[in-house]
Amino acid sequence: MTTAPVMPAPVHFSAGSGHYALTDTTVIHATGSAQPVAEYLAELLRPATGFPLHIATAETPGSPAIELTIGDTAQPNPGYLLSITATRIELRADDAAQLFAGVQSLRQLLPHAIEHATVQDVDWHVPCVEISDYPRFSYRGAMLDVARHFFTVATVKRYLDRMALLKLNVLHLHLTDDQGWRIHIDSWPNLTALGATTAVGGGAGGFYTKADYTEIVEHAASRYITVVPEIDVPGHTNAALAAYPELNCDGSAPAPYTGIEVGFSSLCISKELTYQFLDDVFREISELTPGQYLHLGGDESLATSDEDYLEFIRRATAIAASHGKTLIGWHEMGRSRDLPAGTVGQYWSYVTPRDDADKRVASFIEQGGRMIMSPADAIYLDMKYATDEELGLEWADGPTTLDAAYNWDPAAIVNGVTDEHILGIEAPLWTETIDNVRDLEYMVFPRIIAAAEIAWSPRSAHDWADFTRRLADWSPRLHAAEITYNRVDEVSWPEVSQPGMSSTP
Ligand code: TNX
Repeated sequence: MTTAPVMPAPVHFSAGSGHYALTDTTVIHATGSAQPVAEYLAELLRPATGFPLHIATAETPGSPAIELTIGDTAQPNPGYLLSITATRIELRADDAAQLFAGVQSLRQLLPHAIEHATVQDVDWHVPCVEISDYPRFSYRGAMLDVARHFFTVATVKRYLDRMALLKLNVLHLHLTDDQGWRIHIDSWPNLTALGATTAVGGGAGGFYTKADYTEIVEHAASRYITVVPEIDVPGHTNAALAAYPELNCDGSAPAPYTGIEVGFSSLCISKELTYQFLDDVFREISELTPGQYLHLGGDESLATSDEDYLEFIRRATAIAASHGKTLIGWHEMGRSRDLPAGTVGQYWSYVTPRDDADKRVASFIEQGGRMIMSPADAIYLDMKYATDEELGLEWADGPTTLDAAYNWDPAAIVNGVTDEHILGIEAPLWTETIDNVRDLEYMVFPRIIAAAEIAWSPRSAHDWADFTRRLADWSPRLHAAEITYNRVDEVSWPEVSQPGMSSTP
């Protein structure tokens, strides 16, 4: 073993000899804020091992143990240290979130059968290794578009569990668009009563009640994942405009929209009611969201004049900021010079910037903000893998291969915009062509693993040949976890060993 069988690749890894054997007498030691992570670890390991894995606060000298502690790891960023010897597993992290990240590495060092939901007859050996590790970026996101097609709470929770495995720590929910409004707002009930009943292609739609949304937020928190809600304005608002015609300048309701064109709708910029609406929506969504961020969209407002757009962004961002959140906007929002200090930009142009996207980035940074990098030709998980694939779109310069998803550097996109200006990266999954969990996972895996490695691992750890080798070795884990993935021909995948578990839709 020369490289760690861990995704994303850790900063430092060295293999020892021998192994630690997990048995039915292994105890997990943890105190204080390490305890919830110990509970999570035990719950992760119990189904496949069948071991009790008791959690103890006091140590029993000499007994086989997994020791979880929180304390200074003396690394450049908060991270974790994992030491596995024949008699002990020690995991130490700067905080609970990093302890949780370290648990994901430990999980991946166990036989892949650990991912099964039922007891497996396997020797639970963990190779002796030393890992010291910390993330390159603090914001490691995935976005799910629940507006074009709606996804249930159960599907979102499953996605959160997949994200946790890869040390991704932000779920951005694209909650509103032309084709549907997916979050209940008490003060504007028709947003969901009418605006949630549509979806791309004429499907049934759906929405989250406040209790549903809270269930998602709480499940995310139990995986140390922050939920970022997006209310996309002033464009992408046909569903809201159909539900409340008074938000239109001419007061008439547009027809519900189930196509996939963008850029035709706009809230009425000149009506005061628009700002009352925004204040209510931003207040209610902020109250439901414990995380720091609120995403205002602001993209593709092609039906809004420049003058109106700037006036709208100035007012809308001030209202949103008054509810105590740090704002995020797609990079078009950088056209405004009136952003609340620290507003974060999300870049969705190409690996080589086009259409003044680099100027928009500079504007966010000049106004005290940082960037989330989501170059569409590298990290848009809704792009087709290849032209002959059924699922996905192709507008971002054609298909996005795994190679394209892996071989880019967020710090090499806009001149002068380096790690210090970059909050992190995010892999969006737009869902115009995706309406079920199987297709969702097929589009996401394996490209999201590439995204996770860009978000977490240092540039020096990037190595395409090594990545594809590790991925091939890792694929039995995908099968054991029942994750659908695309067996792209860039990887020499091993034979599928589990009958009945096909890997393509
Ligand atoms: C562009 S990139 C969009 C979305 C579409 C997506 C499809 C951006 C901020 N907006 O409205 O769903 O392309 O790939």
